[in-house]
Amino acid sequence: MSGVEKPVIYKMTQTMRWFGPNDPVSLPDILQAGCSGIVSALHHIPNGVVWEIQEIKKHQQLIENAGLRWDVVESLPVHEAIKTQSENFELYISNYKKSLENLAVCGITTVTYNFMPVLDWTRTNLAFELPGGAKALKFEKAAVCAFDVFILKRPGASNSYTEEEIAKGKAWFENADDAQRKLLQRNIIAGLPGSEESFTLEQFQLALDQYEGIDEEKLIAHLICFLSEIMPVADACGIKMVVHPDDPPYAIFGLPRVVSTAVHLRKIFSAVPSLNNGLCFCTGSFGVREDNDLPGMIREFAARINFIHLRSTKRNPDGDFFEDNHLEGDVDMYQVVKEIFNQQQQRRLSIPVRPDHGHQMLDDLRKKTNPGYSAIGRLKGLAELRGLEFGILNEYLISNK
Ligand code: DNO
Repeated sequence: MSGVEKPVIYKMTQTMRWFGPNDPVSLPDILQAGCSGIVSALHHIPNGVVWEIQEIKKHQQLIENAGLRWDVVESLPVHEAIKTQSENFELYISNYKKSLENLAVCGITTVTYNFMPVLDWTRTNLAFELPGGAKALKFEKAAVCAFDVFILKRPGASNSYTEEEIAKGKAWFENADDAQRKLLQRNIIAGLPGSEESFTLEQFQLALDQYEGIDEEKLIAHLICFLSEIMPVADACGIKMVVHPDDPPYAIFGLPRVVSTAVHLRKIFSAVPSLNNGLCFCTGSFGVREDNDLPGMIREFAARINFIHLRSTKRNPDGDFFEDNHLEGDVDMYQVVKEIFNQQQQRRLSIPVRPDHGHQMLDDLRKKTNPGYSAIGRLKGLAELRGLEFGILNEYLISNK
């Protein structure tokens, strides 16, 4: 016996999101991709209703029968009434606590949520063609303005845009035919995969109206109130809460955003210091802003990062962006993965990571897929990220010899 212990190396826990039995990407597909973990939710339970132990176990059993583990909940949705602090919000908070306790009983202890008003993630084009014909998701500001000012006709909408932006929005609207306008509307408000809500035009305006008088300061106060309520329960049952950043990370449709920057995160974490008050570090969301220093944010908030989404976007000077290849675009994925690798060694744990989104490509172009969540594009993203981690790990081993 040599007596020299080999250092334990902590690698990312590879996971993929699974939308449940109707997901065209099956659990065995995910196992074949090399994952050990699943990120999932009880999508059939209406927002605000308690997740009962029996329902959680049923879903968990499906995952375990396939040889996988349900590592992360994404998402346990936060009801709109909690975000606006309107009627019955205390009841929704108490239901939320009960769901957390029930998840803990089943041994599922990482829970993702977001605090984006009305809409979850937003894109304007779900089939932006890349050279070669693969398709990516895109967010175009002129299209958002066209929808807001000329289709929805939100009262006061023009105050949210500069004159130049309105001119571009008008041009978008005038150049589009009826079918293109309808498609834009559907892309924005009918709900992307995993979204908690889906709206008609009238419902959408009504939902926006609930935020009258709620600015950034008020919304962050509501988030802090929610966290002050639920964190003692999370602490007691060993749940790590991880907030998903705003996507995109700035105000849209006149709605405030409170999880877009390091400044926001400092406020949220200093108000509710429990380390279980944590973060889902989504590089695709934070990375849309040039002023977000991703490796710096990973270092600063390392103790609270308990779930990671890896993808990259490419922005243009207008603020539009599309989802680029995982190792290209504006995110410095080498620095990001290196930082994550280092933090895992320091914390002596593996963090669940999923390749966030992927292009619709190859055979998937002929299939009906969930936008962003096709099998081949995500498999490609995961394989590249795994390779990057492998290189970083070997670099580390060589320099620590
Ligand atoms: C989009 C996802 C989001 C995310 C939620 C978390 O692809 O990253 O829908 O799941 O915002 O609450």
